[in-house]
Amino acid sequence: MLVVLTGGTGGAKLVHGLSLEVAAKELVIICNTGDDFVCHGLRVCPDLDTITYTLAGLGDAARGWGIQDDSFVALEWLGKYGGESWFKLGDRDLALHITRTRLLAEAVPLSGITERIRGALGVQATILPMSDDRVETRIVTMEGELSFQEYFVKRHWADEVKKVFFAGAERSRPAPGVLDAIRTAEAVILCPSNPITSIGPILAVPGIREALTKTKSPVAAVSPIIAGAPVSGPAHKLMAGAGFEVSALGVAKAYADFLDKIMIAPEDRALEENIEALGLQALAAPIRMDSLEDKRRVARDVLASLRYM
Ligand code: FO1
Repeated sequence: MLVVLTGGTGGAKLVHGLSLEVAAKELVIICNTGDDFVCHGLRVCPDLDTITYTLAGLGDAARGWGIQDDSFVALEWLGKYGGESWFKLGDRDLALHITRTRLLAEAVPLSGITERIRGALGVQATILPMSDDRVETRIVTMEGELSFQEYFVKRHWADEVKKVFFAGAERSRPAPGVLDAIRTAEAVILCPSNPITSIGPILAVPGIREALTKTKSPVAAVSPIIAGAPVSGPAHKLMAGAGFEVSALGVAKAYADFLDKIMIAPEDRALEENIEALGLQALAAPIRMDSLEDKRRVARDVLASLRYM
């Protein structure tokens, strides 16, 4: 069994590649839910949905979120009634948020809902939310405190980040299956996701970080930072705001207590020595994933590093 921790669009790219290199039944994907929020009264779980749509072959690869060829008629009409339209919920995508919101109101836990949606869309891999409890990523800026989606989508990550915290994390419990999957995995992969707001919330759920430290399986990460800049999104601003150096070395330091290996870009070879001084192995290889072939190649490289074939 291969356990993958992911969040965001960078994570979905590697998950896509892995899904084409490993039997679906062997894949257990643990997903960030810190980005979740309520929009038009509906519970939206962007990272869970991006992974589900990607594995169902429905994802919009160019945008990195939502369903390909979706329309936005309902959003336009919501706008006519005074609703906010900065978060682009597509018509087909809305059906999932309506279903999830209904099931939550019927007291079905998020993990159970995710399982139903997975089955309905014919996805074979296991997709687990990090927790059934609400954990909310909050971004503290000069203008005050924002939800992740307000910071990221509404305000185009323009604000200076003073602090990031995960409201509700201390009281949260890992979703059923999460700790067992990490304990019994043959290998664990951390996707090239934002270490602060995509992987950070997963690690903040009590017990998950400890399970990663204790697992006997090798744990590898793929760096989301190349030559001091993020492959996409605001990872540089969030890492700097959280006090981490913006580099593959900074990523390695964020995970050093449980990581065995990190894949870094050839441009970052100069960091190898400092990374290895942390007690982990640095593997330099091309890690940008622009095409489907790139995603498959990075997947194969990280699997080979873990001797997971
Ligand atoms: N990202 C955007 O940049 N703009 C959007 O309007 C937007 C809408 C959206 C709708 C559903 C969904 O599942 C994801 C959506 N995303 C959008 C992506 C999302 O904000 C981010 O990818 C993640 O939260 C980052 O992890």
